[in-house]
Amino acid sequence: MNASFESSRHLLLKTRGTIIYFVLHYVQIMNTLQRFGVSVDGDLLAKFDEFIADRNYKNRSEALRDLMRDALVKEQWTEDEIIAGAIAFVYDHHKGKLVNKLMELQHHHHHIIISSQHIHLDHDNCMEIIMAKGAAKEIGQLHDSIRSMKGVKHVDLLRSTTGKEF
Ligand code: NI
Repeated sequence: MNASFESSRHLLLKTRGTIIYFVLHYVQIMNTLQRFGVSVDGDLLAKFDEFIADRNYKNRSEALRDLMRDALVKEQWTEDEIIAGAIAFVYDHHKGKLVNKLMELQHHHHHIIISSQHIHLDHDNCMEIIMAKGAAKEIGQLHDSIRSMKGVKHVDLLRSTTGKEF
């Protein structure tokens, strides 16, 4: 083996070692509990403490963590990331061809629908809950399509996360 091959091989191994070191170091930081100080106006803090007490938080840290996750989940939806969500809707199954249209729509989006549940609320009204995982934009489109259908009385979209990121 010639010398230049040996030295480039050595350099490659060294570079690889450095990259692995930084990745491991980064993972270590990410998994460690970090503390940080927050400067905040007294009135705002008093209102926040009242807010978290009403919601049975034991301390500010847990409340802050939830607010941070809420903000990050919101961003996942606006950035069209892979998310998880649920669409719940109520409709009268006697209305026109609504049942068929809803069925067709769900087949069209079959790749993002994980499961669905149908509940007969009374003689006329049905409730359906669709659980979906996929691109935020497509789940939003499915939600809009259901909402605009004649005979659908109420629709709500629960915007959650796959939980992988945080
Ligand atoms: Ni029904």
